[in-house]
Amino acid sequence: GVNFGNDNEIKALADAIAASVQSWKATPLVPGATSSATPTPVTDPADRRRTVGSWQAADSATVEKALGNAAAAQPDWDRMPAAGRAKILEHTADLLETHRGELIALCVREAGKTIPDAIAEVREAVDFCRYYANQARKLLGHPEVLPGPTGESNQLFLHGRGVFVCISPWNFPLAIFMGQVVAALVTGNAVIAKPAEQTNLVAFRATQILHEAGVPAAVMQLLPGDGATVGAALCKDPRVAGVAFTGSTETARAINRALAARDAAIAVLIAETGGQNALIADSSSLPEQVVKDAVNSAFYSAGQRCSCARILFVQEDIADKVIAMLAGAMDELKIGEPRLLSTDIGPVIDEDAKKILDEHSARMEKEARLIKVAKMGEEAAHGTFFAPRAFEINSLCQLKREVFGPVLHVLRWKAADLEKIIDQINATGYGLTLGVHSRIDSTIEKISRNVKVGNCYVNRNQIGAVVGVQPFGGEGLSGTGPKAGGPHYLTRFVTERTVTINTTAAGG
Ligand code: TXE
Repeated sequence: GVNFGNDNEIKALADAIAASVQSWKATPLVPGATSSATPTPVTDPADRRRTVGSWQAADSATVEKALGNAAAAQPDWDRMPAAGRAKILEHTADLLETHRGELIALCVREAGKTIPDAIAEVREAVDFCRYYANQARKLLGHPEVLPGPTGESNQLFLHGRGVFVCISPWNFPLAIFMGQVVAALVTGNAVIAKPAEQTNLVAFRATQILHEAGVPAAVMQLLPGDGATVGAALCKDPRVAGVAFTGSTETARAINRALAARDAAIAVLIAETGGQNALIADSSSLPEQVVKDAVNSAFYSAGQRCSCARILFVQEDIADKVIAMLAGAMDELKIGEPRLLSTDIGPVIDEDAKKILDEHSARMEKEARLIKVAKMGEEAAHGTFFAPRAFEINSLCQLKREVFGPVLHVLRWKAADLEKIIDQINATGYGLTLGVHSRIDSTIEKISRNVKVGNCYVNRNQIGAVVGVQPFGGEGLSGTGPKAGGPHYLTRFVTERTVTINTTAAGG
């Protein structure tokens, strides 16, 4: 982790964000191309009357130029020793720290992040740079010498695959964007990044910082644009060797289909998608702790993390107590202006997200029992806010699709039903995170060994994936792996080549 200074620095930062009237601009970053598209204004999710800046989409000529540039530039970048690329990415980490004030302000203003969440974004981006730089030195620094018969030398070399497309979501506009891009770059690929429509400004500044650190402009290009046009055009192109994607499961499937339909080499797809995450609390657990962790995981960051707890299974003996305490804890939440340090929860990303949540909530009000809707501050009137809420439901079947916002669904369970719950969770098909609260070792073991998820958290907050500590990612409908921020992530960005030399031959 990185230290971002003391409370005074954070207070000064909050004041600076409030006073800031800077208008940012994002355009495609493609050498030799200028897009003719009309810029789209960006407004602040916390107050739609506030303009943050504008972004310009890549037109089709710019997309074509970017693909040509990347294919031409990649071999030289791949030939550079891994240590050289690692150094550039470590310099990127330093520059991210230097520019942290601006990046934090951008995450707050463009994505509606609270200040602590925005600080965490920069930290995670910095960690990704340093961790992958280190991993690349270990993995690609020297060819691996393999055993073989006398008179023969065998070596295994790792190379970048070629042109890698990185398609990122809006919910971690800096951290996920940088995680994908840095992994692809440090392993010797040329990157074309297509960030989420909602957060082009953060991606634009991050790309400028990568260039400032020494990544050549043709090796790291940025293509703002719609998924359905720019994203789809990239995934159709035969020059693309791989795609790193984070977003919805449906989009991952669409990308997979597009890649498979090409008359070209088979491309790799690294997909990190959604979740339908459960938290199981048994009657031996501590209600205070369960409620604290459930509130934190389900509602903070406006529930817009793929790791968030969405379903709380609470054993019947403590259910009334936990539900009452949950309602009480929800009264304490401060929802509103993310620029204020006193705010716990900011807006959701946009009108579309709010509409989906409103519709889900309306259906739940009919089909389930409302436990609580948190109160919102008056300043929420002009933003895309959605108040955190909790429902008691009877069956997991009531949740049709991934709910991506601050909604928690509570279910009571009986001791005899533990296996059924485990089966139900596995039957969702998702496999991202799981929370367990229990003081019985055998219960913890039974749950954590039988629920198929990528990340399981026991008796603690069910979020938080520290780079190198909790490598993050799921299975099934939640993604392909390997885990981001883990020791195997870089392995899917490379291709392996062996060279066998007959050392007894003349001159050998
Ligand atoms: O995701 P999309 P959206 C889930 C969450 C959310 C839902 C929709 O449930 O409500 O997805 O969010 C690009 N070819 N998560 O619409 O559409 C798109 O431009 C190529 C979970 O934002 O998957 C963006 O850059 N690219 C999640 C990226 O894909 C395409 C985080 C993600 O957009 C494309 C975000 C196409 N055909 C949403 N269509 C998580 N796992 O954390 C879209 N894109």
